[in-house]
Amino acid sequence: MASSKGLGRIRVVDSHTAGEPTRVVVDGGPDLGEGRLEERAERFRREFDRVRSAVVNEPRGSDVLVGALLCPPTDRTCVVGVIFFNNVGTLKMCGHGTMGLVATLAYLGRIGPGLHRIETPVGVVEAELGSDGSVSVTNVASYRRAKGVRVEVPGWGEVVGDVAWGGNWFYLVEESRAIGLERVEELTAYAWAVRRAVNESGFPEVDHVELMGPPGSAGADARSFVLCPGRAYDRSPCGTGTSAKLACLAADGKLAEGAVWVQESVIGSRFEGWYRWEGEAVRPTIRGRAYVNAEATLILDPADPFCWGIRG
Ligand code: PYC
Repeated sequence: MASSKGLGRIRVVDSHTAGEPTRVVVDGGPDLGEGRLEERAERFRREFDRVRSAVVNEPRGSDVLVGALLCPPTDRTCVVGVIFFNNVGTLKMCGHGTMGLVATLAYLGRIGPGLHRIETPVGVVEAELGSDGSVSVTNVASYRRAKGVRVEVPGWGEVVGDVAWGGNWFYLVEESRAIGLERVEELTAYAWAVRRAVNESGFPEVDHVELMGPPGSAGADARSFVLCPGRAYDRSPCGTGTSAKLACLAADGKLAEGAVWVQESVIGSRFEGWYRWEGEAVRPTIRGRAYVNAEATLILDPADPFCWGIRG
């Protein structure tokens, strides 16, 4: 990572998926050694947290940015291993980030259209790159853990929602009012308060809150607002969040196996999703598209007081 002048250099490729950015570290990232990806993610958290912050936080990045560190896979059927991270830590999985990663690998000429297996700390996902540039991610098995969980949210009243796993943990709440950018401040404050209340009522694992409202345009089934662990909202419909939603719809018998669900994000971008049953869980597939929009070398100058990012 460090050059002869003492400067660190990290090469990245940036993309966005339905408006949500991903920064893939393609060279110069930390060597996490051998072992299961879960263990390497733990090493990244323990020993290289400042590298995480340097890559995604201001002044080089922003709270919205999701980073992706490429790692050699332990499963040789996988094209790559990946550890996703954001402004406050690592993510277990990331749907929009997987689409960004696939678009990046294609941009670099490392993969072409077809099916690619990708190892994440929570299991192998499959991504199919279409000749039209779309990416269909078949995610880890997803399921609802608890239905109709009631929490008292100080200042907001009682809220009822479901707790579900879609590669990250979600608390999903039905909203009757329209979800849109004009309400982002209010939705952020509300979802943050909901998350705290849910965490305190026996679900400390929940790190994303997903508010589901009526669709904003023809052809969509619902519009979501997803608040991520670092208090940034997802500009995309959230791949793991859409997976959690599909698990709830399947459990309620509201969406048939193989039927397509169109989920809009708060900015109006879309993912399509469908599922197949796998025992008690579902295996969701989420389709979207990512666009590469920058290539850069990050310079880490030890003399820079904010070399490792501005950390909250
Ligand atoms: O697409 O799964 C997703 C995601 C998680 C956090 C931000 N995006």
